[in-house]
Amino acid sequence: METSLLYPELNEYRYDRKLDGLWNFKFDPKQVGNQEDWTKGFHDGTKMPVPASFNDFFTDKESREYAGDFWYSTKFFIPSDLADKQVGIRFGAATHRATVYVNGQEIRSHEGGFLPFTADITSAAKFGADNVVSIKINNELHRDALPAGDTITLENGKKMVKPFFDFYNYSGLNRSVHLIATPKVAVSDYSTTFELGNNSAKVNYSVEITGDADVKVSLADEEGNEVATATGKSGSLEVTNPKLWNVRDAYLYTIKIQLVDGDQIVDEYSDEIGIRTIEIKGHEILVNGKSVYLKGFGRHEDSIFSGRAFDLNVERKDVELMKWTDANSFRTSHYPYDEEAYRFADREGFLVIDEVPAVGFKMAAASFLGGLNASFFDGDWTEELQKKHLEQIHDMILRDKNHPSVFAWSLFNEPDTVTDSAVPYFAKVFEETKDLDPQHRGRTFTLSEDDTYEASKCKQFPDLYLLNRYPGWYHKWGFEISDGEAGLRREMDQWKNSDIDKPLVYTEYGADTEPGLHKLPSIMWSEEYQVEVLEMFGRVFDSYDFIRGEQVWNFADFQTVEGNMRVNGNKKGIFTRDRQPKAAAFFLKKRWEKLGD
Ligand code: GCB
Repeated sequence: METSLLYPELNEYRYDRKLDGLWNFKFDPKQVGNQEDWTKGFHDGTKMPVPASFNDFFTDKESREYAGDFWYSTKFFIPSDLADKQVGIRFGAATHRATVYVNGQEIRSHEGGFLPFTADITSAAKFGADNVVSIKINNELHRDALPAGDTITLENGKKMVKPFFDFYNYSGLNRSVHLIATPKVAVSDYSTTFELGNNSAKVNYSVEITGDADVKVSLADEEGNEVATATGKSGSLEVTNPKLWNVRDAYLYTIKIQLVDGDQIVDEYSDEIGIRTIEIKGHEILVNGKSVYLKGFGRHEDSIFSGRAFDLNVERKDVELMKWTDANSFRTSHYPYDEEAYRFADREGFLVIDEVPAVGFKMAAASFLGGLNASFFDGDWTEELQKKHLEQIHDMILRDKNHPSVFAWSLFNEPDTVTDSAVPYFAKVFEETKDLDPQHRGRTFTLSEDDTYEASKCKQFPDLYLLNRYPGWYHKWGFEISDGEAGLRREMDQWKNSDIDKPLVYTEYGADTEPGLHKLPSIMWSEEYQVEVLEMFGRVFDSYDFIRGEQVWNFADFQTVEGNMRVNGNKKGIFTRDRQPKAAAFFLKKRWEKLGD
């Protein structure tokens, strides 16, 4: 069950109960937890909500900035009727590495703070009784881990993280924890691909099973009418007059997979899927054969009080605001989001660029912190980093491949692509991930300002180009913005005159803006200036056919490390951190409504 990343489900054969709530919590700066049997649970900690990042609940800075080991523990009951099943605890996310103990027994470890993992606790479980789970988590940043950074020790002995990235290292159990149980013979994974015909569609499926059983698959429409059935571990469901999943006009079918032993059903798993095709053809992005221009945002899972915790209420509001601006897409910058975000996107018809937390892979990003110009990819950390990077791409694709909303995989954010040692690193990442997605959606990464058409040595790898550009903010700012526009056009002319025939999407551009700061004529940080920067980019986007989308940075203001470039976080939000519009929101809404579909 530990290799399955299927979303938990409760039905006649499967069990799912959230263990969210107040858990016991303790910092472990001296790493005494194991010796002192915190593995068996503890009661002398503070109470900590799950899911949440611990940081912003504290009023003292040492706690908020804590780096190192910390523990959570809680008691939970396992019903006796689960005794014949495989029982697990599924953590939606633990930042960044964790070891799970149940009733004092070590179950498993996991690294990667933005993807789920299940601890199979069957051998440690007490059925019909209370059990105790403890989890030791470590939130340090290292160069051989994702997202990349350093952890330093201050002269006073306290540890501190130094991210090579621009978002706060919010830590803890940021997503829900589920107690799950599955039958011994169970569906562990499934995937689909689609072929569209005239008034018909083929849903090709394949099912992975632990153990052995016959497989029955059916598809039902939104009214619950069965529209197709098939048998076998792989096969095709033929749908006549299919209602396709379209951008901002979603239709979801329910696929039901049953495992059968003789005439007994032994497991069942259902999921919502959308019938649609995605293709990249020349410089067009095609959904069901129709060209789409992306309008939307780079986002963060970030909100007041609980940091990077997934909060369905915040997601609900964000979706509403994205729809209000007439957006049709977003990027899960800079890590895979909670599954609920994709389920919501599936339902609302948003296209999602799904990003792995490969961020900070550049010495210049470390120079935010100190100015190094070497390659990131020939350090003594590279081999270990690549191993973890590949594992996390694997898990992201495994987890998210069945979402109709996911239309591309972003395998890095702003890595070094200009040094020679970047090339073998990229070659291996692209080679080893090429068959992970049965739908073969585009794989890509964002290119920073250093990675121009001329300078980048990794242009051969992506299926579509994602560009992050900041004239008007990090260079050619203020009254010099006209030179910024001229420079941007020169760069776009180079792409245009090249032989590259792939779409290019702007995945970042924008300006930090203090909400409520007005100035006529504009000045940097004012709401007027943010609009001027977006107007400038809009003019450039409208001048080039091969630019097939714009995702502004960022949807909302978000928390970052302290620094002389940040005033209580990154303020490039189109909305404030509490989700109120800046003037730019009205500008984008007007522009995107005018651009249409
Ligand atoms: C970038 C990064 C993003 C930052 C942004 C900025 O290029 O990809 O994480 O937040 O710039 O505002 O500096």
